[in-house]
Amino acid sequence: MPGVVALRRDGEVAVITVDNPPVNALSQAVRTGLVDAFSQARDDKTVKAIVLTAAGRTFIAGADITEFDKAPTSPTLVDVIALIDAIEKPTIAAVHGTPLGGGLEVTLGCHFRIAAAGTRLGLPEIKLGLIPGAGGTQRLPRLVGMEKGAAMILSGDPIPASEALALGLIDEIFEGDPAAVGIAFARKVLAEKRAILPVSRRDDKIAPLRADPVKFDAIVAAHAKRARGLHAPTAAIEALRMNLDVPIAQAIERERAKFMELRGGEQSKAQRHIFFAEREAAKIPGLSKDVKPREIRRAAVIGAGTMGGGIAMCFANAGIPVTVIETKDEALKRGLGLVEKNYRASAARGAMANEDVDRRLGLMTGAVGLDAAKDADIVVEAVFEEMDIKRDVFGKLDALTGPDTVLATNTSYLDVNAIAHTTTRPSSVVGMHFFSPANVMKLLEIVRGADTAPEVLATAMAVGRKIGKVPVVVGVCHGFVGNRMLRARSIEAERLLLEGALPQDVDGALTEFGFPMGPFAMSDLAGLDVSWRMRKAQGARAEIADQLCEMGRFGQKTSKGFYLYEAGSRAPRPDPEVEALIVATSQRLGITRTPLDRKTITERLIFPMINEGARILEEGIAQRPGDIDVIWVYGYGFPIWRGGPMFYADSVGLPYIRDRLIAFAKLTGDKRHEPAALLSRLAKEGGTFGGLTAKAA
Ligand code: 3H9
Repeated sequence: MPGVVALRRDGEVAVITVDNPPVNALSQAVRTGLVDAFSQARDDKTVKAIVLTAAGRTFIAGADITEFDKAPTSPTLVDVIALIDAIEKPTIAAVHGTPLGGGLEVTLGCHFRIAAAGTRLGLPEIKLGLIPGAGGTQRLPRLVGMEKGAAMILSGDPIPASEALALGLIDEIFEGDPAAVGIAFARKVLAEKRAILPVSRRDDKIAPLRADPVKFDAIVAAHAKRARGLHAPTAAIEALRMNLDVPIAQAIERERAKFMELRGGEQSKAQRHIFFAEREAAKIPGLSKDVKPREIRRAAVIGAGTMGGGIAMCFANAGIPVTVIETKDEALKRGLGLVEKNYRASAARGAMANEDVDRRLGLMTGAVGLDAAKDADIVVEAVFEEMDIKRDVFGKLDALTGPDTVLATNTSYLDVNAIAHTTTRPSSVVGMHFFSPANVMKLLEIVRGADTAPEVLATAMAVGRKIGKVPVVVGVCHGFVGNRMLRARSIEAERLLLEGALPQDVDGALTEFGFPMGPFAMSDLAGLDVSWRMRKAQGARAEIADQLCEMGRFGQKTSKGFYLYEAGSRAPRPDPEVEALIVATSQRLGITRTPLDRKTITERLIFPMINEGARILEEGIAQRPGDIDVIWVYGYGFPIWRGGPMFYADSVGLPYIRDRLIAFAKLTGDKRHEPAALLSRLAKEGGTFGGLTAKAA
């Protein structure tokens, strides 16, 4: 394809420019273009040095992920980099934006790397269930050492140019046009007759480790521990270990073979699905491109509780001044004090510099009384989850704030339309449902009310992205998408206790499935009293949980809940008292307890959620199945390598899920288990949830 890679001359320097928008991914055309351009520059005797750059917003951001579902084609990226690596004239990569994955690997084939200020460099393959597949696991540690190399590869997180310079990953940071600076750098290298040594032949940073291989285990130990259930980290550690005792050419071959195996595996497919689903979630069908988000210069958060404080931190972290509002000075002080404590703890952990803490705190102003919200461009209400209180707040905000102020509620269950109608401008009202801890969790449900104006919706989405969240649009219903599906799971979890399981059986099944925590350990962490209060308000009952609350067992905060907690420990220990209570309750309700195996428990918990997800799609509460997957992966700890509940459903097979649901409905008499119409139809037609999105696109 003409145009994706251009070769030009600037005197004795050849300049190769990749131009493949949007992110200069290494498609087959780009790889072919690179081979042609580098071969030509290599063979031209009048060329003394070669500069590689990219046009547009970023240097090459990696392999073209859309090609990963197809058969591999030549030349491979390994071929491209081997060719560059063997060139005996100086090669310089002048990068900007995000040189990631295969993009960074290409630069590791060059002799020198220089980066524009603001560049972020990394090998994020692990986030796609992969390992670097074109020499990254061998060349990066040779350049930056094993400790940092392993951390970059196993976390997948990019590093800023300043750190890359300190580590020796790059040789210089520049301002200005990459090509022009690259050419000047090339001339300097030529003038100074600098020695050139391919990264592949460097050994100085690896040699000490070879003498002390035990150190390698220590370096990767912490990462290995976090890799529960994932194949890629284990493969990455194996590949990194080859630096110690396998000749580099052979190591690159083996790395490639492992990469290809992971690429074809289910985990990477699921993680790639989430990558694209996350980007798809940013798109709102029917919202015209002409609709521009409003400018947000100042925010206000109503409520300085755990949620309010966390939300205020999100704004301050993004550099947006924020006023935190409470009704009483005491509550305000307590809330702001907690925020400061949180920030200082991050600084003490080394996650943030002290100056950053001061800057962020400097962006936060505390105030008593709603009046302080009047100059905000967006107000996020995070008060107690009670309709009357919310109505009161919104009524007052309506009168106080300007007509262009976005009024957002952080309600997790309540009717956003009802809240909107307490104002004279329901079109300004939108839900912004954060997840706890709000400053950490990436998910943000953007609840579109019946009257929410397109511009207000677009603003909420833009703010969400600006504060580093993954915003997903959902419609109004009790619990929206995430909590509504969670409820289906919670009801089932309680029922399983009565039928024969114990909390540790249920939690064990879900952690084995890949959740970081099971529902009962989770309830203990969140506090059982919260949902107890909510159930009481709705006249609902949960047999076991309610009895625990009546006994004053509220979870970790009282050292007792579904489990026992020893002083100072968060590790749940099974409690015979709870076991006895469960058995007695089954007996009292006339339920014969039977042992339940892990597979049954998992299906009983996950399939009703999928069923609820199907109803959510039928009702248009979620725009697409991928949105539900993103919500569950980013907000509820659904294992990313299973791709979220709807992707997982497709991988299990919809006819099987339908049949199991029919059986569950018979067993429990619960009508909610009857398969949703959409699920039944897809199962009958041989369709999939994924196919719905493909059809809509
Ligand atoms: C790899 O390199 C393997 C090698 O080791 C070995 C090979 C043998 N491919 O995110 P955005 C699309 S694995 C195809 O909204 P931003 C994206 O879908 C790869 N498409 O922009 C979106 O499309 P649309 C390692 C890609 O500015 C559009 O570009 N690399 C790719 O917020 C804009 O993306 C990575 O994992 C791709 N590689 O963020 C990097 N990347 O407009 C993955 C993006 O239709 N990419 N697209 O929705 C990213 O992290 C971010 O996209 C980036 C830009 C930071 C680059």
